[in-house]
Amino acid sequence: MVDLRFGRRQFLERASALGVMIASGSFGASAETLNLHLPGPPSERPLTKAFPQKGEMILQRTRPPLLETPFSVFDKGVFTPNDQFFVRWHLADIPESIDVTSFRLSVKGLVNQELSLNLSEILALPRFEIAAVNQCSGNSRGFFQPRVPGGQWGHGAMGNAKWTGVRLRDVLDRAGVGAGAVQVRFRGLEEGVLPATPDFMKSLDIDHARDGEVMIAYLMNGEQLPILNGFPLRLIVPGWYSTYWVKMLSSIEVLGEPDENFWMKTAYRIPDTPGANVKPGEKGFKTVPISRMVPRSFITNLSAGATIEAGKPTLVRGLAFGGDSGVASVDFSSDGGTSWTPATLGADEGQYSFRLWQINFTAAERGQRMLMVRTTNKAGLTQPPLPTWNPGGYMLNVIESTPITVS
Ligand SMILES: Nc1nc2c(c(=O)[nH]1)N[C@H]1C(S)=C(S)[C@@H](COP(=O)(O)O)O[C@H]1N2
Ligand SMILES: [Mo]
Repeated sequence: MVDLRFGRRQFLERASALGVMIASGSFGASAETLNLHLPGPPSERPLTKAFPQKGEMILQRTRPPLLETPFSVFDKGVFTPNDQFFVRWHLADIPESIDVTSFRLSVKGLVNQELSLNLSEILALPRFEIAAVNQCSGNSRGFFQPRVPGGQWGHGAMGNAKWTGVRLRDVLDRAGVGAGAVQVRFRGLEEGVLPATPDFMKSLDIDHARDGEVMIAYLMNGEQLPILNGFPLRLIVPGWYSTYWVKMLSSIEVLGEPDENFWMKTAYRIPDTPGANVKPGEKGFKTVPISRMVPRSFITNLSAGATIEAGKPTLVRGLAFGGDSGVASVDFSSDGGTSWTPATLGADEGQYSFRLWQINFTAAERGQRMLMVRTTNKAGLTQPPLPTWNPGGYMLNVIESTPITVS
């Protein structure tokens, strides 16, 4: 049995530590830095251990917090530890404390009966669990060439967790979705500092919201969510970019019209083209809200510039994910993409999870080598050999290349 630890005192203690830090701006980045190997400067980022419930993180921005997972964490296992899971908030006024006894999740709008559920009522609903990758739409944006505005993330604005909670469908069914429902809108507890800042709200089509996989999580890898990852409740939208995974979820509103709020109509839109790809500078293309993720894969145990021994087998390993469908295969190349060999896949944790892969590779001759890894998902979608580009810096999934030396 997992310990839910919705203990009021313990939580308020942690939250008030966050409040003090937000107020003073004293997040104390350490002197240590990490190089993200971005194409343009600055490529170095400070590391920090100063955020509540977080271990060592890359400090991208202090307020609102933008914390990236150091890439070495991904080599440690298929699930990303909560204390090194990335963090991204749009608005700076994040609650400093959440009183778990008075917290309520409201279900309103086009429903037969409005609900105001406390945490015990949510915990009493049938339990649902799924492993799923949470990836920011702008993960890897720092690699875009030409550069685009926005958080200059390396590859660490992603993470994989086992999420436990309740199906959104079960909550909606309790309220009873009214005839004419089109979308469901989600909002969290935080606010903008300026009253004019539009509240962060995202919406899903009603059928998607009721698909039995979209869920409200109260546990992440078997523990309560860290406050910065959305304690006490967050939405999980398996296979979709995490802009929809609303944290500190406090309101669910069934809409009879498509949501036209800023975060749907203006922000997080991609070109309506294959791979969301346009030419830099191109104008006048149609856009659609970002949605499903695309396949990606990475080598996690060798980084650019690594040296391996000639004539000796080297284990190369990493992770892959299929986006909105499972990983069908992972292929490895040690000659810059001329020839490809299937890698061995690790345990299947479900179609939305990271999947580990590995391969033994022996380089006969000394010299420079370009290692590459490519995944194909079960829908037949594979990673492109050339980077895609769009002005939002979204959805990068080019085949990654790792130059190494054989000596
Ligand atoms: N309430 C709330 N939920 C949110 C956001 C936010 O700003 N506020 N940002 C979204 C975006 S864009 C991302 S990338 C993910 C980040 O999730 P994480 O901080 O748990 O890694 O949260 C999503 N959910
Ligand atoms: Mo994001």
